Amino acid sequence: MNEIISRIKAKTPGEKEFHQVVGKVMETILPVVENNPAYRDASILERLAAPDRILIFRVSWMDDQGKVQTNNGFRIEMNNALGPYKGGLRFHPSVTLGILKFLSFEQTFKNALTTLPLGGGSGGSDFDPMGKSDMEVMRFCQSFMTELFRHIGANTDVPEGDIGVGAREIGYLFGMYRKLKNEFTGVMTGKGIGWGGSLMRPEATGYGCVYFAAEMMANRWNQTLTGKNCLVSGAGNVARHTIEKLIDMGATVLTASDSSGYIYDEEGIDPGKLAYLKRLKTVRRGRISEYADKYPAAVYTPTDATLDHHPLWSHRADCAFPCATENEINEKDAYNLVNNGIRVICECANMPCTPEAVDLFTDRKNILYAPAKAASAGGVAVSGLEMAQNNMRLTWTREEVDKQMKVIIKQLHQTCLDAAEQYSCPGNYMVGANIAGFSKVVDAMLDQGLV
Ligand code: NDP
Ligand code: 2IT
Repeated sequence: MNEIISRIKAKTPGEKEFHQVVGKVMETILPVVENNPAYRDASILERLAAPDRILIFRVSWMDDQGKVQTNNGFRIEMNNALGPYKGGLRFHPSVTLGILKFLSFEQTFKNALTTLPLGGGSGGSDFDPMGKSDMEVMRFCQSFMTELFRHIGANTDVPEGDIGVGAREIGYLFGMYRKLKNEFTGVMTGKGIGWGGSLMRPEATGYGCVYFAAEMMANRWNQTLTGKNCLVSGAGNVARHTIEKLIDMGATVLTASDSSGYIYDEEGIDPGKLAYLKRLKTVRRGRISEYADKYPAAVYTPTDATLDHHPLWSHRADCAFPCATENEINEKDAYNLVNNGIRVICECANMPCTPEAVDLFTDRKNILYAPAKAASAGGVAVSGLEMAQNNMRLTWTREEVDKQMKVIIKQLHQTCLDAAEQYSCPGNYMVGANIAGFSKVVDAMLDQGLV
């Protein structure tokens, strides 16, 4: 296994987030590979770690001053053994090939866990939507799609949003696709509710995370989220809907953040404050500091890049829901959380905990740790339900979609527990999710021959 990991790293120099995720996944699936000589004979690990296809393209667009700007565009078509490539588009200045390869690798297993017919992919650009006008964002999205449109399709590759790509961006991207192809298909998910989108898709990732946390607590401890104090990071789509569902379930949410800083609201974020946060982030596209200007009970702390930890994770709480970005909880943060009595860590962002932090959580029997590929699967599950509705050319009610998502999350939770138990790691959701997702994908690859 170590030799294989070394070879993969040598072939992909500089892709550190990809190396991180490959190392962690491979470490946990070792017993499965040892049990299955067919996997070794078919070099399944090397094949899994190499994307089917990587598209890299130039995106030139004109800013409001009439100056031409150029960004990188990417789409990684990782694995389609289970269905069309499926996964997000991220627009953020930090986007590199290594980040997108980590995302598409994770996405492949996450999508497998949903049980829906979805392959894995991901893409995006180093374009930064922050501070851009709507017209600049539209021109960028249109230029991005003038290349991407030839590679995607409702049965080929179906993108969705991720960091920096929300309803506005999906609208501009879909509009350009429709014009270029002269067809209206379910080529993207996360579409507007009035033009092919699914009810509940905006809420799905955040709600799904909270459903997963509630399922873990009920199943393992016979407890609920009612009355629990929760730390949430981020203030984007996933964070806001995580907060919404936590409030709905009777929990108290003490924090929210963006890249500039975080707020600690000792009175808890209530529905009125959440509505303000939503307007702040989606209509005014403002900063989280404004929350503390409006609500004096909240304390704002700006981000200090010189610190070796993030102070948001130093507050006493029962549950933590990291909803911002990768590696936002490091080893020191993990220690701070554990020392302050944390009992549940539910990953809503992709890979928000460093490997050292994960080890610290999974080593402790009194902590429930839910890895992103299980806990954040509600979003892509409802994307799969959006594709199903588009194919049937009809729309399900909000209640119907919510019900189906809950069934998927409940099954997924049990699948993780069963796989962990089978491989002698009872209660370890990370091991269970990696093994169950991996087995489903590689068995399909083996059934389908060497292609
Ligand atoms: P949004 O763009 O809506 O929100 C992202 C939030 O995270 C913002 O508050 C942003 O702050 C903050 N953030 C982003 N990058 C950084 C950074 N480098 N440091 C600190 N804060 C940062 O994205 P989403 O809510 O959609 O996505 C959040 C996470 O959830 C990501 O990891 C994504 O991959 C994952 N995810 C998303 C799904 C979806 O359906 N959208 C599904 C499953 C997982 P700022 O505005 O200052 O940049
Ligand atoms: O990380 C993720 O699961 C997403 N960004 C959503 C992917 C999707 O296709 O719904």
